[in-house]
Amino acid sequence: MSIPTPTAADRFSFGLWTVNWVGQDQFGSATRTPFDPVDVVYKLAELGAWGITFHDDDLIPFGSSAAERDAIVARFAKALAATGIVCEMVTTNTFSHPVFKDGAFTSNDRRVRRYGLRKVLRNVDLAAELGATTFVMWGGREGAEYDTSKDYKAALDRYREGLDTVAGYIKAQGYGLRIGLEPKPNEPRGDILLPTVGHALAFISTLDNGDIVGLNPEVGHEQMACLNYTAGIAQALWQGKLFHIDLNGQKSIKYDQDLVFGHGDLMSAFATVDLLENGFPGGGPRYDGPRHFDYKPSRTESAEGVWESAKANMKMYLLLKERALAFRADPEVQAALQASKLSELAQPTLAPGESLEAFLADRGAFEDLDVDAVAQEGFDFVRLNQIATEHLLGAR
Ligand code: GLT
Ligand code: MN
Ligand code: MN
Repeated sequence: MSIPTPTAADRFSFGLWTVNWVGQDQFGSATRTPFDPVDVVYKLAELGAWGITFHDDDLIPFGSSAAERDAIVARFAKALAATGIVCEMVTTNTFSHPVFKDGAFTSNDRRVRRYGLRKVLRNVDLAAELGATTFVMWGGREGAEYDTSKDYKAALDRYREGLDTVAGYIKAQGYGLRIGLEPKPNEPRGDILLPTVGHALAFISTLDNGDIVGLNPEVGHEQMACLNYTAGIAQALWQGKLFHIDLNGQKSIKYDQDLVFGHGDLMSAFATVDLLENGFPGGGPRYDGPRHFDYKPSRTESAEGVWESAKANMKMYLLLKERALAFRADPEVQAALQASKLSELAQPTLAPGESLEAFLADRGAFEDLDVDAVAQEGFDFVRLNQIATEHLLGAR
């Protein structure tokens, strides 16, 4: 099996903060120095990526003057134009500066909330200026270590107020942006508000401007909560809310590893790519957004190793895509899917036009059903999954 080469048509994008992570962690200082953002744009283009994303502070150092800011943005925009790299998403850093230690939109300190909201709105303007279509909001500091320290009702009210203000601003300005909320269960806060895809989806339904608010789920964040990423994005897709994705790798419930995509739970990554590339087996809404990587090149890697790890994300995706397409095209898989009754699940439980009275009168559905005989039948799910695994391993 040869290793496919990425092209712009694959729509791979990378956060500027990913390849520019210098390896500083809780226990040790930086092991690398960051690249010039303009060099990152050129390098990504050379590697076959299509897009780039960034936090305001990744590109424009916190505290820059207006003139410095303009010069930095102009230089960056020039690199985008020269390479064709698309700035598809922009996000705001409301977690690094000490002022955000108790969050931005949900800080107990109202001055911090007003400051955070201004920082975000200013960045919405920049996102629109650079032609981004998604504005991600990861509220890593919106949370608490101690339940006694937060009025959760008030915090959710303020979170809603902040998001409705940002979404209302986007609409009022006529910007072509949609907001992608990024759930995470914990880290850096002990507990983070909107910890999972499910919490975020429920929260969005309470917003006045929720029509332009959806999700940017990250593989590792769901897996840190012991949840199934593919099932999570599937529900977001089903609800028309999968606006963006953060692909990476995670090995079980522990700190946020941000490994290369597929270097964590490989079988789960296969299922994710299968859903993204092949859609639901019975049809339905499809994800057509960027394949965005949010990983951290391990602290052990050199500058060259950073680019090898960036390439690894794209290789893993393309290899998994090839395997997922082969899986779906295999006639034996079609037969196995039949045996597993997948298409029957797409059939409504009630017959077309069947009234509740008719259903209650259907003795075949209940009184006369040989429940024990039905219970004896198997679904052959293991065989189906074994074939999938054989495809994943390149054995078919
Ligand atoms: C931060 C976090 C990521 C988010 C980024 C967007 S910042 O690196 O760990 O998961 O996607 O704010
Ligand atoms: Mn992460
Ligand atoms: Mn992320």
